Amino acid sequence: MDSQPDIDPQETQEWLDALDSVIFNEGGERAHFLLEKLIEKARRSGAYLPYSATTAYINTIPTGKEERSPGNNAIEHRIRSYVRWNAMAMVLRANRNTNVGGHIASFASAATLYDVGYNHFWHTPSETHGGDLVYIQGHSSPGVYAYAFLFGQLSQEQLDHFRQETGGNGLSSYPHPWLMPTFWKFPTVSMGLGPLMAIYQARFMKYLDSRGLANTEGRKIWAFMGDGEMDEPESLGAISLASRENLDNLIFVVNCNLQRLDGPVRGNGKIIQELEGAFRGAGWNVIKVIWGSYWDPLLARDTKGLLQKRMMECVDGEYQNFKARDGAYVREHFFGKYPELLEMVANMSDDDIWRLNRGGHDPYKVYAAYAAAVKHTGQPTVILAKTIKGYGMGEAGEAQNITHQQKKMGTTSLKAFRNRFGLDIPDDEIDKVPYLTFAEDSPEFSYMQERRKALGGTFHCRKTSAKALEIPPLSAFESLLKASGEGRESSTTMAFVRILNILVKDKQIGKHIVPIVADESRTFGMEGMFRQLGIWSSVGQLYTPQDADQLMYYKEDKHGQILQEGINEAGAMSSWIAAATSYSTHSIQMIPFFIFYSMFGFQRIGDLAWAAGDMRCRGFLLGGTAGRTTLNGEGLQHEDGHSHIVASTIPNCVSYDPAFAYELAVIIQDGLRRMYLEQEDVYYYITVMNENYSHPEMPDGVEKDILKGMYLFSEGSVSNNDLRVQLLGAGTILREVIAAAEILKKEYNVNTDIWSVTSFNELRREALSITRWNMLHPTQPAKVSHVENCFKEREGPVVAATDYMKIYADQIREFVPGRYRVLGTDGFGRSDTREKLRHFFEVDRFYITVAALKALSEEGKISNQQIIQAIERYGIDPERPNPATS
Ligand SMILES: Cc1ncc(C[n+]2csc(CCOP(=O)(O)OP(=O)(O)O)c2C)c(N)n1
Ligand SMILES: [Mg+2]
Repeated sequence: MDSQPDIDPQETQEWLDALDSVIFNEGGERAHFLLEKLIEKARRSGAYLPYSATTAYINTIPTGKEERSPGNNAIEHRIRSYVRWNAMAMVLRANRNTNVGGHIASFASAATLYDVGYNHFWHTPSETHGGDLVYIQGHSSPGVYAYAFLFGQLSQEQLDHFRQETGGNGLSSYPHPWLMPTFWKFPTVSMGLGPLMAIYQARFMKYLDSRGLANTEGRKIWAFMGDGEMDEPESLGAISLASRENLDNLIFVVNCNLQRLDGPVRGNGKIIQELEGAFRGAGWNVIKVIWGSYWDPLLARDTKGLLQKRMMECVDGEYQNFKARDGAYVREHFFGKYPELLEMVANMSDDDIWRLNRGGHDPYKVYAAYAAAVKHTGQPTVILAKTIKGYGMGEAGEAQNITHQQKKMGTTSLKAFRNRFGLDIPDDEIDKVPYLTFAEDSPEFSYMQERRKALGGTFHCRKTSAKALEIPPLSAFESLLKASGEGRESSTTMAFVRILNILVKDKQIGKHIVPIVADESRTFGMEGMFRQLGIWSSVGQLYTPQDADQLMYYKEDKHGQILQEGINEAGAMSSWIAAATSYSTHSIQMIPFFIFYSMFGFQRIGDLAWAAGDMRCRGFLLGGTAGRTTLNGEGLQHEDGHSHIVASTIPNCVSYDPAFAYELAVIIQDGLRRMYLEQEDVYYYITVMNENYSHPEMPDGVEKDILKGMYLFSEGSVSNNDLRVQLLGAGTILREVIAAAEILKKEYNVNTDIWSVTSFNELRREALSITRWNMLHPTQPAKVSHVENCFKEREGPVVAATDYMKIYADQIREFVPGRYRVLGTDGFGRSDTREKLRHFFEVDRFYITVAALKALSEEGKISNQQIIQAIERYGIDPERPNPATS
């Protein structure tokens, strides 16, 4: 638009005057109405009006409409300058002493954005306010520590242990609740996860509110992020959800310092305009904070719009470069493009020009933007604040491409930094980079205390527990502990749905349950719950559902309990995380069950699962229709044979692969006890399958062993022929093991003890921790792992079979006495019947039989000839390609 010449300036002026008068006399809304009418009329008359998602490259809030900060700006400036210095100092000192790194430039650009929040906007939970939740940008953590230090929350000793955590009392590199559980709430440093999780946090807050579980009035979610971070699909991927759900409790602050790690974010364009278009298009309220107050007089004189034109045509690469140079350079290359602009700044010195500040460094502009954002209703708000990366670092890195990783500053730069922010550090001290503090009786210290007191108190504090819940006893699941009976076949997925039904009806914890699905309810047989519990919708149900006449119709409801997230595992996982940390953020324990296609779980959203561990989530993840050969007919992309391997990489994720309904009941009941009664910071991953079979009654006294990871399912008879094997089966493949035991007995007279392995992961963890203890306590009686205990008095080689990769069962090899063979489903899945798949992957009863015979032959108990016969009898081609690579 700007590039079009004005062919009739007088006519233009008349229209503009008319608009001015409407705004003046009747207000902005009326002006908007008239403009919409004009546009509609023009379109109807056939005029082509190109859509523009962006506005001019100036601040969204006009100067006259800025809300003034009630704060003391001089004091705030001093506090901010100290914070800046200390943030820089801790990185330099940590790096000098131990070379452990750190970031200076990111926080340097964001200091004002945080400072205004601490002083005026962010509430700590108190009697009168539920507290705001702030997602700090990961690389800005030094600034957060520096503020907490000045405030008196952290000690110098802690600051000097930035990034030195192994000895205790350290400060973690980035926000990590696992490492600093009473300080950090949200791990954000894996870029993109913060914005995504913040959106779902805001939505979950509305969910809690509309279900009457928490009063969230006035509470806001603030999420800070880098402009480079917006390249992550996760950052922008859910923004339309935020506007669709009218999340006016959500405020994004994008620190647009125009740079990322390697160089400019949009050197050839303008990141602020690009983001404005994306967010406006998605229905957000966008507030651009581009120019600081020093520009106001120039913009006021820009009656012809030439300055605005220049601002718009200049690209980010240039804007970055200006701030790496000096005032003279800006005069020549920015204003110098047009003689009128040069004239405009003719009586400004180069220093004056250099002082023309960017919006994100101007506390007045930032305050005005925040004040407008918290008042805005009906939409989420994004604040796009233009800043300078490495602000204050001078020649050591200000606006330079190398600045992100700059961890060193020489004496000249330190002095320049000191002078720029008016800090009182003598020359002969400067190289020590001393920390600065305010005396307790100083106006600055009192101001900080007073501001925080008014907002509820110390800001960085995380709650580690909430009221414990009363967990139903195992007997509540009695129907699942009994044999299912002949002809009543069902899957463990169905068993899970029955358990969930029992739980949602429980008087104590029923309302705390949050069932979450990513458009797979019908896959898992959960559609019955739609009607029973309702699908949560902030607007209820505005239509008659197609299946209204059915018993189990699709019911959306303002008070619904189910979160149906659409085809969006990352979003569903983010909802789960919000619910799973609700004990900490909302002081109420929620019990989320997110059930998903196991292949689209850890593999797809693994980084969120990792963050969930860091964040001390408590909840259940259910990998539905799992197993490489159990989900028949779906094929390579769906059949999961490795999610348990990934689950095992998350230290506080407890995982199980149960075979029978009673195992599942025992595991879930104990999980509820551990997480919601004992309040252990663990979460559960349980695979459930869709193969229907009958479920036996729970053998006596196996509960503890089910939880440890394996128990004796059945004991073979004792005969004196010396042929005995120990068979281990996991998940559905346990049934193949049971069948193999029958074959072995009938056809080879081999006796078998059968073990159901509910978790190779848990077995290994326990055994490793015992090995470690024994190593460190060599003179004390050795402890014995559960695996070793199980086999202590058992004879014969051990053969394990699983529907997961061999490495899953292989994990306990070290602890199995004697010969150990594992069968598993390495390789790409494919579609076929379960029977054929199990034969293909060599985990069916026949392969188990062959493996057992081979192990016996290796022990000299039977001849090789018997194996060859068995191979022939079961139609196995010894030369067939290895399924792991075919
Ligand atoms: C998923 C992910 N990829 C890469 C990184 C490494 N990384 C850390 S900071 C950074 C650049 C950040 O730029 P920006 O978001 O603009 O933040 P700024 O420091 O400029 O405020 C990168 C690539 C990361 N932390 N997370
Ligand atoms: Mg950046």
